[in-house]
Amino acid sequence: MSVMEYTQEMLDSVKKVEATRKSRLSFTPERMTAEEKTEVLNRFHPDHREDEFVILGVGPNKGQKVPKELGHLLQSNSRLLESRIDLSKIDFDTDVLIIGAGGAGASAAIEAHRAGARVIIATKLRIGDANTMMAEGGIQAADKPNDSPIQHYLDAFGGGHFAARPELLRRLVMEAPDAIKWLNELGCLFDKYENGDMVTTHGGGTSRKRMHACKDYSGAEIMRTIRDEVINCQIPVLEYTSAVELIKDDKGQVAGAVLLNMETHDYLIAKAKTVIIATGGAGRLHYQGFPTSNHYGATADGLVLGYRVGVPLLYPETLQYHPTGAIYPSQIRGALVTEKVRSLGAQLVNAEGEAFMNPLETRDVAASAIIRECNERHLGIATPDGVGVWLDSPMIEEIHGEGTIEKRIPGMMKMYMNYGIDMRKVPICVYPTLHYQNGGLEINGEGFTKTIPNLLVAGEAVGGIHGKNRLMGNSLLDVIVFGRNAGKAAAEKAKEVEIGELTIQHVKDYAKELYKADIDTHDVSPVLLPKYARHVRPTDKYLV
Ligand code: MEZ
Repeated sequence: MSVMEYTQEMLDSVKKVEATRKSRLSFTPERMTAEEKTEVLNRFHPDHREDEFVILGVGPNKGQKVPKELGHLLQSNSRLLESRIDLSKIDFDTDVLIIGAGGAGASAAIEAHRAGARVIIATKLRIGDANTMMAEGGIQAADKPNDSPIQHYLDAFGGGHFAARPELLRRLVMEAPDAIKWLNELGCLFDKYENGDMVTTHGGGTSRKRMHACKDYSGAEIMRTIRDEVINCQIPVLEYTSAVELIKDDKGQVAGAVLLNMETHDYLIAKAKTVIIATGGAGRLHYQGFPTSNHYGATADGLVLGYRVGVPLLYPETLQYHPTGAIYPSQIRGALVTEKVRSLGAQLVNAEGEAFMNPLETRDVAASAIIRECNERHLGIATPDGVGVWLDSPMIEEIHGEGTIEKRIPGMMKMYMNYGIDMRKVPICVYPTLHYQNGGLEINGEGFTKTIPNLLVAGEAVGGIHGKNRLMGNSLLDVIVFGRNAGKAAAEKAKEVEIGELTIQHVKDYAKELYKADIDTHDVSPVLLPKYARHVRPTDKYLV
């Protein structure tokens, strides 16, 4: 494909964008007022489409609404209901079992290992196959003289609609500078000036430049760094081994997990004094049919495991649709176009060449404004793969000089160049993509669930750190901060835990609850891999 394959209609619209670019360089639309934001969110944000949600009939959040696709999984059967599991045959016995090997799982493992605990990581794909790897634009931390964690707190608290749990958000911002230091000392290649100071930029909703980045592959570089450290520490990692159910003991504590070897299809018993759920997000459930920027394994497994054992969910009804997912060409539909493109000055522009919003609105507001531009104002750009708006990337070179795109966002440039689109010269077409699960399992400030002793959660599977909308760069931060803390806390706790008799009685109890609520399901959860996985993996035995 070359840019000549932008349709004639698209090319005509590009001309309009070019015609207004000069005047737009000295004009940025005002940020919306609070009333304007509320209106656009209520009318256009996908979280407000009532018919896309169901009310849960069982479990700790009974009576509350969740997205249909998640509700289905939470109200499906355990795959162990029909299986004979011998809990006396222990395959692994450890102090800390970590489920998931993304940023949170790996950080937790490093700290638990350093604290002297025996640690095992179980992950359904490979270490680092996670949303952490896919994050691009950066990681926030208030470590510059004109900034402070308090300022960071205020930005994130407002951006999350004042719904973040203060004890969690406080930890996030207070421990952010140390998280950057930790990563830097581990060898993470942050962008720096010649004098060694870190380069920082704005993100949507930030009042200070506090986004630290490794060009536009920050998550990949962070994941590389901590994955290497896990390997250096010789922490055992069970790859292609998913957790399908938590195990409790007769005292009601968590006591391990039933694992599934995804190659041999054998069940394995991992007994553990403490368990950390670090399974990440849910983009591959494709809520409301949206494409996603998430990695292949993001199927809400941890939420299912935690919920079935009795851990409440916080804000499961709030999802983040990243405003700028690629909409064209189809090969990259849903792929992330980092917010850094907007941080560097690219405006969101409609088919007529008008900048219709400030590029640094928070994500929920920006996504809603794009949907309004396309669906109500009918000023979107029709592409062969769907309607979108322009992200006027050539503005970046006009503002910061030639070569900036290649230097600061080389990954983006390469992604589009693969399809003959030179984003230095022509705008790119974007539409919201399913990016992040704001809600998740409820924890206390130490990372422990409030209902199941010795069970911790870290990373995207946690609810409440960001409230009902997350700011850019606070997720890479939370996987490090809450991952590290969970690892330390789990190792410490394991010193005093005495495990009783193992049981998975909760699986049967949950099935009874479903029956009593008249919920007739023939499906099983967690699903482990997305539905379309059957086309690319030889076995579909475990797919729903
Ligand atoms: O925090 C994120 O989600 C992130 C850094 C995404 C991006 O736009 O690059």
